[in-house]
Amino acid sequence: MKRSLIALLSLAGLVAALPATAQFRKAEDAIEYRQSAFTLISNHFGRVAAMAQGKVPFDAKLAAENAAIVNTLASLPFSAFGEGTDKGKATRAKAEIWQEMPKFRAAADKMIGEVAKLDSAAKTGNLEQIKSAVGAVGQSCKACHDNFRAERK
Ligand code: ASC
Repeated sequence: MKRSLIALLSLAGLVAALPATAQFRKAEDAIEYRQSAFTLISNHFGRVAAMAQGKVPFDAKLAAENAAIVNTLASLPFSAFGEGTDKGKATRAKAEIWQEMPKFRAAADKMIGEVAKLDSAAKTGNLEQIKSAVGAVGQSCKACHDNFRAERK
């Protein structure tokens, strides 16, 4: 029992020490992972944005729940843009991501930061603050898409 626990903990340590990309067996898996994460982010951000835009009635509890979900998810896709994951499955990720990785990383960090602010704003329940934070998050999504996401074919 004790020995197997030690073995498990050392295995966990080993896994944690591997580079982020090693979480994926193949490029296809990384692409699928990041696309899935973006789908969830878009869905849950969309629910808050719809309230901010007056498309659906404002519900402070729902806004806070969804903003918290986006905050949890925001960093996940960016663990799945490792070297060699530019192809392997249909993807709109542009080559510029890997050619200009620091710029891409900065754009990702901007989005993650704005999402954290949205989470804080949503926790206050103040619609005006939420509207402003939703606008900033939307801008950060768009900035990255403009530079790093190809048009739909
Ligand atoms: C969304 C969504 C995006 C961004 C983008 C903002 O709700 O799915 O991709 O906002 O449209 O410009």
